[in-house]
Amino acid sequence: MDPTILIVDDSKTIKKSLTKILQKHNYNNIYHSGNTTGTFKILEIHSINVILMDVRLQDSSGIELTRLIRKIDDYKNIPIIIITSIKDIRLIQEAFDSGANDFLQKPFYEIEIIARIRSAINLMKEIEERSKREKELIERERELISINRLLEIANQTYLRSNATDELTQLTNKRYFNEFFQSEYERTKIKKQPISLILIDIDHFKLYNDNYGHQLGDSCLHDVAQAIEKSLTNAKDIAARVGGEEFAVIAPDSKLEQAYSIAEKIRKSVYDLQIIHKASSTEFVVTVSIGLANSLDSNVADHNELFKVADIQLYEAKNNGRNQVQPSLL
Ligand code: GH3
Ligand code: MG
Ligand code: MG
Repeated sequence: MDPTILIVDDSKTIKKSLTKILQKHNYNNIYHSGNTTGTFKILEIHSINVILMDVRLQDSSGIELTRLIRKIDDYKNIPIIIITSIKDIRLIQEAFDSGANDFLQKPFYEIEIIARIRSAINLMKEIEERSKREKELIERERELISINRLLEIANQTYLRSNATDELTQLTNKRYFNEFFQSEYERTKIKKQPISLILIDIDHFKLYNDNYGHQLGDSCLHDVAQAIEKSLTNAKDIAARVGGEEFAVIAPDSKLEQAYSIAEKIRKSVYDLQIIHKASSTEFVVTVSIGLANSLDSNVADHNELFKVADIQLYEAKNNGRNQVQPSLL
């Protein structure tokens, strides 16, 4: 688009001669104003690329008017060339202080004003392009930040939902296996103990048969929460490893410590006092617990440690349920 030029000058002769010069050089979008109000009206309606500003105006001075224009954000970057016949170095200083970009002394050569206008237009284009690019960059950065945030949230939610058993809100079997193996290997290298506690609800099939699947689910949920609440060490992790089977991994715990965690779990499940009339063990829901510790068992890997704990769980069942095996009492 052709550049638009605003001539602010109250002398008709000057306006005419400037217009003639500009048109000769193919600048045809020219507006005129002789005062402050007129100038702002034009700026409001038209997008102006260069202002040629006289110093003496009807109601103000070109310097004062430049100052006012610069105060408005939208007009901050419009190049203003002050043109005057006054020969006073202080005036030139004032003109630049007010925010003018250039200063032209009258009388001037035609070539001089055209060259100044051309470079002012180029400068404005550059400034506008740069600020557009900056805006785009900021916008892009903002977009990236919010996309990253969304991805992070989605990732966390995904990881959490992938690792959590929906019914009990404990860690699920898949994540348990990964965690158990890595903790087993870590503690083995460090020559530290690791304990595994396996918990199985007693006569749970009968519970389901008597009270229905829904109450069965609610019982599983409550037992799981009782297990979770029994853990005080932040490193210990409770998981659901089967239908009505749970496990606790207690890294850095010896058999005695694991036993006391297991006892706490057994008691807290019993204390829930979930009525289970069909149980031949107690009239409430109970659990049997098997224990194994890496330092006490001669095992090759985490799978073997799991088997040892499972054998102990079987022992607990055989010995009458609602108990922890091996019993350290
Ligand atoms: P034991 O004392 O020997 O452990 O007997 P049990 O009845 O608890 O053991 P069994 O393995 O015979 O039965 C487990 C039952 O757990 C069978 C199944 O219906 C129930 N069960 C497994 N998963 C779920 C579940 O997600 N929800 C409900 N409500 N029941 C489940
Ligand atoms: Mg079972
Ligand atoms: Mg059971």
